Parts: sequence; C-alpha cells; structure tokens
Amino acid sequence: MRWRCFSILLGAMVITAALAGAVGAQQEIRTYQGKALSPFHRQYDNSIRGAQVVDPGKFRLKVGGLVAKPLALSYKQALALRPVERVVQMNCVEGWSELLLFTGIRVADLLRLAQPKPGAGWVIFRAADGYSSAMPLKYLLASDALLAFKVNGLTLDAKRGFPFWLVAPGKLGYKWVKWIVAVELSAQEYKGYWERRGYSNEARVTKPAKRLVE
Ligand SMILES: Nc1nc2c(c(=O)[nH]1)N[C@H]1C(S)=C(S)[C@@H](COP(=O)(O)O)O[C@H]1N2
Ligand SMILES: [Mo]
Repeated sequence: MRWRCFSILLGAMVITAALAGAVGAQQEIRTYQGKALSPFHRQYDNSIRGAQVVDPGKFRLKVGGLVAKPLALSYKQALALRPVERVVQMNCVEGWSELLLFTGIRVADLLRLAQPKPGAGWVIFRAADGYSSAMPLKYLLASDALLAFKVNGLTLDAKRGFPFWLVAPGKLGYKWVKWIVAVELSAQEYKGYWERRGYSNEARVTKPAKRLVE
C-alpha cells in the first residue's frame, strides 16, 4: 500500500515536471535571501529605440578586435560557459534603480576564452538597436560583470534585452547594454551612445539611487 502511494506520487511528479518542461514554464523569483526583488515586467522603458527582436537561431555572440581567438558563439554555446547567479542593483543616472537576480556568464570568462592581445585596453559592447558602451578591460577582468540571460529566473525577452544584458556592478545603468550582439576589444578609449552626449565614461555609482522600482 505504501509503495502504491509512493508510485502514484512519483508518477504525478514526473508528469508535472514533463508538463512544465513542455511549455517551458518559468516561475518568476520575487525574493532572494529575504530581499524583495524588482519585477521582471514593467511598463517603463527608457531605451533609445524600444524593444528589439533578436532571432535566437541566427544569433551569434561575436567577440573580436584585439583578440588572439575571435569567437562566434551560438546562444546555446554561450550558455554552456558555467553561468552564475548574482543579485545586483542597477542605478540609472535619472535617479531610479532596480534590484534584480541575474543569471549569466562571466564577462571575464568570455574574454579569457578570446585571449585579449597585449595592447587591448577597452571593451566595446554593441547592441541590436545600434546602442553601444565600453569599459576598461581591467575593470571587466577584475569585476563580477556578467552577460545575463535571465532576470529573476525568467529568460530575457524583447523588452529586457534578449539575448544578453550586461551587468556592470558599480557602474551606472547606461553601461548595462541590452540586446548585446558583439563585443570588441580595442586599444583606444571608446565613448558609447550616452558618453558621446556628455555622460561620464567612468560612470561610477557614487550614491545608489533611493527610488527602487518594486
Ligand atoms: N541596447 C541598449 N541598451 C541599453 C539602453 C539602450 O537604450 N539600448 N539604455 C541603457 C540605460 S540608460 C539604462 S538605465 C538601462 C536600463 O534601461 P531600461 O529601462 O530600458 O531597461 O539599460 C541600458 N542599456
Ligand atoms: Mo539610464
């Protein structure tokens, strides 16, 4: 009798798991270690051209420029680079912030795979909407910067930055490039979209924004 109960329970669990897998169900994580996270879905969108649709089949994550081993990884190949989870606060220069749980691959892992050539000093991130921003190679190798593919346990969508959203701890939101399609190493300092319009290229978070999107 006990065995029968157990097998029914086991059967139910297998069916539930199979169904969840079949529809690709993902449950949003809203708290992490006692902290309330900001929501994945929100109305507000402050990007230069709005949502972008990147075809996951055609997509290749390119890493080029001053590297010994240029890369062109499929979405699946990129995700195989040992993802990590981090809760990080993103601060927009406009005075609002979000606390989100990111799942992503380390930018440092990707860069080491591509083998930066001597003389490479800056890393430029280019996005599907024509947006770009860059950061020093030294910062990226030493920091916990990620190419995130999930937020709060949900795969990024056309609004949140699918396929990859750059997580740059300690840097203002305009360094957090969404819809990343290419990474380029350069010897020269590079100014991105907002940096060319007068914003600091260092973009250091000095005072985390109080206004948290919840
Ligand atoms: N590709 C791309 N990435 C981008 C932007 C953009 O316009 N295009 N805006 C940046 C800014 S200013 C911020 S604050 C963050 C979060 O913006 P969101 O509100 O559009 O999510 O994304 C950054 N990444
Ligand atoms: Mo921003």
